Amino acid sequence: VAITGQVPSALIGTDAFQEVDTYGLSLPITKHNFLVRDAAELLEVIPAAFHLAESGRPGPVVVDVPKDVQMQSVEFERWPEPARKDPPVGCDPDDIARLAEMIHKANRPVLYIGGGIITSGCSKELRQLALQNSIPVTSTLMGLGAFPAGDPLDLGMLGMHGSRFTNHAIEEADLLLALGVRFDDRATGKVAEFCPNAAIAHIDIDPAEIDKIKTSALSTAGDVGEAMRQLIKILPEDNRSSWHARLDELRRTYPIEWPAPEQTGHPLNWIRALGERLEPADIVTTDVGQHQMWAAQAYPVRAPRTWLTSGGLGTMGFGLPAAIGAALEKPEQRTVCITGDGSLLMNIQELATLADLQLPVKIFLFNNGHLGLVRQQQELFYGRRYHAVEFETSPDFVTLARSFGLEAHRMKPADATGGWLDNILTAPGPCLVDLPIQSAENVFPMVPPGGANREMIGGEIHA
Ligand SMILES: Cc1ncc(C[n+]2csc(CCOP(=O)(O)OP(=O)(O)O)c2C)c(N)n1
Repeated sequence: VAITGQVPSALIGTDAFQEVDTYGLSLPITKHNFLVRDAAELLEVIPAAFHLAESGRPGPVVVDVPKDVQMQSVEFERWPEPARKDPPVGCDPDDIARLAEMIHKANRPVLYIGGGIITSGCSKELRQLALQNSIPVTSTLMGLGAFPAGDPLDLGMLGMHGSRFTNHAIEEADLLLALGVRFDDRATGKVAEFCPNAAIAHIDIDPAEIDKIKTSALSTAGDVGEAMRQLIKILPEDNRSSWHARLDELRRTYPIEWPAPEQTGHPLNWIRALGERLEPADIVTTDVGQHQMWAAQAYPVRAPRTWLTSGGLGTMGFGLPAAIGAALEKPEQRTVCITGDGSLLMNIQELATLADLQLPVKIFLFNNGHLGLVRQQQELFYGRRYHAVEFETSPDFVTLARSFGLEAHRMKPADATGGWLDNILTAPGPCLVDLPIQSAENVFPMVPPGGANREMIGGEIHA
């Protein structure tokens, strides 16, 4: 909930000094917004704003308050009741029974899960459902952590920068259980060819998502946690041995080939080095770009709400403020911000906030001197006609961070294996670490724009 200040009511619409139509401007990017005309309205508007923001599919709400309303006095007898979010809405029991039947009859089911599982707080139910019926799980970028990375049933991330194995595995599914997902193009690739052999069953709290991109054989709008709790009660156990034998075969055909450990400066090896040292409860935030995709591929997200990344909007500049927010909420946890030089510059002033608050945020800057993900697109799909992707002028980030009073280090590739990384991660307080990354390094494999997921190009993870 954002409470914003507006010019006095009488000046609204006159292009007054510093007037901007916050209501109009925020309309397409909020779940709801209010322009308050009288202080008495606040008694209803503020609880309503919190109720709306948290209920159903959560989303941001803006309350714009003109200056005169801010200065007004009101009399009232009682404070309003604090807002409570609506209880989770269950699904139609007949739908759940049909769904159980579909799962029971399927030979090659796959759970395709997303951020909805995390928002609904139902990772436990997901794990139980998957285990009970031996259903493998693939996740979107936003769903990472909802199902623990490394679990035998974990297929990893699907889609544009998922692994070859995952995208081929879901291609063979005969039932896709889409839970808390919205069939985003980064996950589906060419929609018409997404999971061509599968019947789709879709559960989401937001009815607008149902059948928006892909028509499902069975869909039900409701809380995905409630739906799973209902389903677990009636779904028989199954071990699905032939499906798992086939998945093992695919795993062998499309193995994930990590860069050799000697390639110490390779971004995936940096991410793996971090993954080996951080605890499951430590929080990782990312910015947007190649570093984000490398982190999604190689960082083992093992718990919900430990992976904070900007998915749907892909907003560069997200990583550092998100890390500060996370560390304020969980100061006992370590928070690591994986960022790029372009993204960090978008909100570089927040280094001052970090220095003020002295929070345990470690910033790992994957410094390739480029807007790397855009450079990669220009290389692969625009005939290497590079434009506006190389920083001609780059700050010295170590000096810059130190000028804010922060500890900062520049690492050499060989430092990934030494004790220095451990020292940085265990030291109290904030720190920035500048990691030199080869600018020619690309994120692979990759589904080319408009391509089907099976048409991935580039090497297996590492080209
Ligand atoms: C605010 C914003 N502007 C532009 C983009 C488009 N964009 C996506 S990735 C990217 C490059 C990111 O560069 P950097 O942060 O240095 O990360 P790298 O890809 O090099 O790891 C750009 C410009 C965006 N996502 N967000």
